[in-house]
Amino acid sequence: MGPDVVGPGQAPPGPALTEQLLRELEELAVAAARAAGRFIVAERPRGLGVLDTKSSVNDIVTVMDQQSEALLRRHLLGARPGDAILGEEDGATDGTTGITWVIDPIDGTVNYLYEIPAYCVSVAAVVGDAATAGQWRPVAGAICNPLTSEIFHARLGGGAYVLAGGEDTAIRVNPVDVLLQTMVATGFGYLPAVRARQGEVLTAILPEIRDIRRAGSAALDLCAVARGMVDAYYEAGLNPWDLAAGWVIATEAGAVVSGLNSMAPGEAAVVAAGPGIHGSLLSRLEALAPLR
Ligand code: LIP
Repeated sequence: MGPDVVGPGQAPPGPALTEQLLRELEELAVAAARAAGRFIVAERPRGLGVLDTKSSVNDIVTVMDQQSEALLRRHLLGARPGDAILGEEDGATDGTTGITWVIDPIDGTVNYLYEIPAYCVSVAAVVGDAATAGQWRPVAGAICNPLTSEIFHARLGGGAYVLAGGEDTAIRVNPVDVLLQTMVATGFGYLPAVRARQGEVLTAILPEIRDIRRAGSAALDLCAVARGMVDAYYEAGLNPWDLAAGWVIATEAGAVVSGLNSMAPGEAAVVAAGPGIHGSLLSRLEALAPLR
């Protein structure tokens, strides 16, 4: 691992991560994710359509992605005006505190368009350079699934929880240690060539695992690993906003979250699983690389 790459468990330079600061960031992430989650359900216009596309015709944006991001920015900067933000829709805005909010206003946008009940709002506070792979690390985060009224949340060293119906319940990964009995979640990108390669990797690994689940939201997939609803998750081609909050929540639930070849999780690859199975899944994926 090069001297300048931030490995799993290391925090890049930034503010002193006191317990008080981490609690403040976690509580703000929960409140912001809850507000945007309520908004995208309550204010969804009838006949919602595609407003624009990004990397391909299938990489869509709706007006609610933009409005949810605007709401998150107002909420976060209203509470902490000096922080930076990196958002899926409006990009990066600088700050002075060393804390950057990495936000996905609707993760699972295609599900949202089709009204498939698997989308969420993801909000993470990170330290380091969030725009550069391997140079940042989440320190607190929250993921709100507005349809199940669940908010997954965590801060460094504080454990992972799901808040539902006023109850805050600790969550842990599954202790699985046999690949053939491992339920794996994964996802596919928006570019045909990337999907073709991801399909080849899936075909190779499918006979070696219990089964595959494709929910359509990286953030919800990482929460599923954290609460033991699946045993493992891997995907290539993700952006920081797809994985930031899920990374700290899964880690605090006992998962190992990494990239390939000792790299930090990032666009090249994310592999998240309990310590009993992470190594076997990782070495299979490293042997099958590139994953996209
Ligand atoms: C989605 C991810 C999902 C991936 C999709 C897309 P979006 O994010 O959550 O895991 O498979 O290709 O990247 O575009 O809904 O924010």
